[in-house]
Amino acid sequence: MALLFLSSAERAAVWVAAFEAAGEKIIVGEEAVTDPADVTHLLCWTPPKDLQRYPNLQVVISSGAGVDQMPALPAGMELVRALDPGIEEMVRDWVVMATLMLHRTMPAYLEQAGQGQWKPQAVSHARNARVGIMGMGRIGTLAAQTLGAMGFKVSGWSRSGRAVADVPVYGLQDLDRFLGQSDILICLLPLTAETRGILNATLFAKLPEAAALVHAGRGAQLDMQAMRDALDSGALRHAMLDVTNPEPLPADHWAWHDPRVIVTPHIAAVTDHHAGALHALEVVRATRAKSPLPGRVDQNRGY
Ligand code: NDP
Ligand code: OXD
Repeated sequence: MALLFLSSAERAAVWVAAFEAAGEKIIVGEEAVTDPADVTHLLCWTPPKDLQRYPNLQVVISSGAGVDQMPALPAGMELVRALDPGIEEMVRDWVVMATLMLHRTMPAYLEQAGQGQWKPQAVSHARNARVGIMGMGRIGTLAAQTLGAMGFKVSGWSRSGRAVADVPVYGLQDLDRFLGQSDILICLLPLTAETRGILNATLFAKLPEAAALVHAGRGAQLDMQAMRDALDSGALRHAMLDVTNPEPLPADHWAWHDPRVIVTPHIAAVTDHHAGALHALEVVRATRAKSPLPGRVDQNRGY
């Protein structure tokens, strides 16, 4: 069994050390493959086109937590996403920061600061703010627990509506009810055929008036023009985005220059190379033991 590593040189050094320490085989770069039959696992952001070159390839591991960039894999090949509690905590931290910034009207203060304006805005307790989280997976659940502990009234929405301790979770058919009580809407959904473009005019119209948007899922879930219209109409008050549509956001894009919107360049989380390597080692061992693969993606659902 060998893992073929197709990612950055900086990441390679850490992975090689971890694999060698664990006595597992790793090959860095396709040019280093002497026998393609050795390759059973592949680490990449997107795979090379000719996967049939590797007759024993069983598992493709995404170097990111999201897998929306992956093409359809040959039948029978498993797909695994990067699993790292550190990534989840970092995204949670960004979401908590964004929620607090919007709850405490920071976009207005940043605009006032540019004009040297000392002007208090209305202040409200966290317990008065209803926070709705779209996507109650690993990250959404962590964010819900932290925001709940801070006093926010948190609810969630997910495909299954699966219960999460202390957080009311709505299912697919209750989307409108969920939206109608989300003063601050947080999107932590994976990008799939169902969630592409989900943050659109129809959805914004269902939020309470002057709601705020926090988006850290994927840019293609957001209709940026619909968001601008919602800001103009007052349906939305402010937005904070870590992911944008398109990405990277061009320098002359209106969202950079609109004081109602704060953009960060997809930095909510950065991958910890060592944690990534340890997860891949777990995947290799689980494959050998024929046990469930940690981070396995249901390729029919797309996440
Ligand atoms: P998970 O797979 O653990 O959770 C996904 C959640 O979304 C689940 O609750 C799932 O529902 C729900 N969901 C999926 N499809 C739908 C749908 N059509 N309608 C309603 N709910 C749906 O993912 P993570 O929490 O680990 O990550 C979420 C996303 O965050 C990633 O896919 C990635 O796009 C993004 N991300 C962004 C980062 C950044 O730096 N900005 C960093 C890392 C991730 P159910 O529970 O029923 O299955
Ligand atoms: C990821 C991300 O998917 O950083 O890992 O968005």
